[in-house]
Amino acid sequence: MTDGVQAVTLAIIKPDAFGSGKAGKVLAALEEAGFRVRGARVTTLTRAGAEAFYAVHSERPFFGALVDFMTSGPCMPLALEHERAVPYLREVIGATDPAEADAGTIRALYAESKERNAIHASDSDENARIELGHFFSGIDLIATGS
Ligand code: 3AN
Repeated sequence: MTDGVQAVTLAIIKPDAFGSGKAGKVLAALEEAGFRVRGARVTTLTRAGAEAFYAVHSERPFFGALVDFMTSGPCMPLALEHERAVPYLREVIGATDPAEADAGTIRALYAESKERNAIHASDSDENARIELGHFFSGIDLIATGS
């Protein structure tokens, strides 16, 4: 990409990585990969909040366990900017199951299991817009310029 147009996506450093003190390492890996941090929070999801966030998975057998895990402790939502924010972040975090994640990806480095997998990333521009809205309002996102 050479046009300089920036996009923003949502990442969440999940309760496993945050609770074991890996948030700094994950954030460093994201910055080293070229993302600019435009928003950051530390929060503990409510059950209703987690259920709403993961509503697309509500019929999946792991939904209850996923909500239990995501509400089990603090997490760190991040608004991350890059020219190819959504697809590039998916590349940088690696496959859902860390056993299948490419070497050097955040999940290969820091995830414990398919469920406790260190980090969430939006999977489309539309979902990024919706998911950013769960945690940030436009006024919270700092402008970084280009
Ligand atoms: P990703 O996080 O890579 O986008 P999704 O959207 O398929 O993966 O799943 C959302 C979250 O649900 C995952 N991050 C993971 O925590 C959990 N999850 C997905 N599949 C499973 C599974 N088979 N067993 C337990 N948890 C799962």
